[in-house]
Amino acid sequence: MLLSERLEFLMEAHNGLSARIVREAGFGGIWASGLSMAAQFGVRDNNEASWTQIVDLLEFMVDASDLPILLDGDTGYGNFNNMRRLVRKLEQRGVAGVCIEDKQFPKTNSFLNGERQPLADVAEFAGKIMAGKDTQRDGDFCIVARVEALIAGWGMPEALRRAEAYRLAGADAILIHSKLAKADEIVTFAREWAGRAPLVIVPTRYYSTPTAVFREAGISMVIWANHMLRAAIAAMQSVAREVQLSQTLVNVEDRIVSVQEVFRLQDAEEYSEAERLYLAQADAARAAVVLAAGRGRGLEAVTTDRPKLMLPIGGRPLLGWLIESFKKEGVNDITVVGGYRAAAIDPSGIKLTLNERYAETGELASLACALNDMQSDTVVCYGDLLFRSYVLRDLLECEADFAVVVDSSAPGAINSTVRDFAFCSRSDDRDFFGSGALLQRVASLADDAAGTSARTSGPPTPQGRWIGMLHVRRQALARLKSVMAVLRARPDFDSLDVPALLNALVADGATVQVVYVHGHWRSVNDLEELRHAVDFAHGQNLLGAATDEDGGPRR
Ligand code: SPV
Ligand code: MG
Repeated sequence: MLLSERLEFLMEAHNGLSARIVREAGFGGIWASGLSMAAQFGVRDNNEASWTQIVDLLEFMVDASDLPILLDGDTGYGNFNNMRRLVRKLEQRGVAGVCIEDKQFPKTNSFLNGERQPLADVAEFAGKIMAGKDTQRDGDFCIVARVEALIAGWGMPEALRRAEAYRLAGADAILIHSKLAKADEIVTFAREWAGRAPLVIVPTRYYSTPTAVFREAGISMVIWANHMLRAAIAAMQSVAREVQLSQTLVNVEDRIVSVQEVFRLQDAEEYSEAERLYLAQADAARAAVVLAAGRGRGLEAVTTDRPKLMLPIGGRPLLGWLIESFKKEGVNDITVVGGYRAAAIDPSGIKLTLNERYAETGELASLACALNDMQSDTVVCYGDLLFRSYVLRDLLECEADFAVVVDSSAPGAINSTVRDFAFCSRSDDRDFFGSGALLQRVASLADDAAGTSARTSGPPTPQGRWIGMLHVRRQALARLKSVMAVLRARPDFDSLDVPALLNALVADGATVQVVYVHGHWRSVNDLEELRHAVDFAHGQNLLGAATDEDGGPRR
């Protein structure tokens, strides 16, 4: 930019956010103003912030803007040696260059008693420039020498003498500063200078001078030195006063940016994309879909005003137990598909989705309501389940694309009211390391209607019962969705339940892993089960001291 044929512009920025805003406005480079950076810290432009604090701040600006940044490096924060270390650190952080001024450390802002400020010894300052140039490793790193002779009242010849000495010491450009309200000094200097090196100016005081004058004078670069800071101060003062006086936000909302705009400037969207790429396998991206749209049978007496999910079990709704069980295992994104008396469902901690047609439809129609939002590893489960925490943990630890929990206990309990018999490739040998069994078929109600269930078709006997929990890995969601799409095309889709989906998955060639448990869960289908559920859920003692056979399932 210093060497370009055109007049170039740097806009001031003082933190990552303002640097991002400057880039979005279309500027090609940034002036990291000492005044502004000090001010945003709430300190003075007197080297009150340490140089390392400035370098740390610059790192945020580099990251946020990806623009070349010229640091206002004051006096170089010390002698030639401090300058050497500064240049090294700036290169390491990706800063494009540094401007140093020929004053003494600690400096003060040029517009505060500028004429009283002692200037640096010319030879000493030239040595500092040389030290910086000798230190830089990137040939493009720039050192701009700022001449304060006009500010300090030493006159034009001294300004020119100093500029020439700094040029000879290796400065890539000269910043000639003036505090006059007109550009006369600058124009005179530029004429005398006659293009010996690029000239940089800071027209804060002579702001009304048309930019064409700078072009005609042969200036290379203009720095708008503090205008982001001053704009922010004006806006903040006005909003702070207004809110303090009115004790309401209503008057300011329309004149400030939305929170969405803050997110956009922070590039929150990129984070979400990266999360989908890198975090979906991690605990943070575990989800659950709880199917709770139907009223169910057997509990009519207590579900006149609420769905089963909201029945109090041991003093809190069943939903509360479910949420706690999920959260304990890092399943934080919980969607409940409601229908019957959905208004009674407490929406805190969950996403509530409605199956409007709950009265005429079955479980798969409810699952379909949540399908589009499924993006990460997801547990699908019935809304009337209580289970010990290991049941969910073991299911989540299973690495298969699809996994189901099958209870291998008490085959004698199978009777005419029981559904969801699971036929598996191996029975539960209660091997400590798991059985590696695969699901072959679940006898669903639909199958019953077709007369093909275990009860009517005789052997083979089921290896247990599916308890109503399915885990789908993220990478298998596409398959789940395509199998669901095929089922949706069936005329009887509205009557299908989750076992029909499991069978369709198996028929499609999917491997559905079986995670065997032996009791330790409850479903709530009648008043008797509700009473048992209270016992089951209530005492953490009971939970902790559970026997092997504890928790007789009934579905
Ligand atoms: C700054 O922006 O900190 C400068 C320019 O040094 S000026 O304030 O004009 O001196
Ligand atoms: Mg400064």
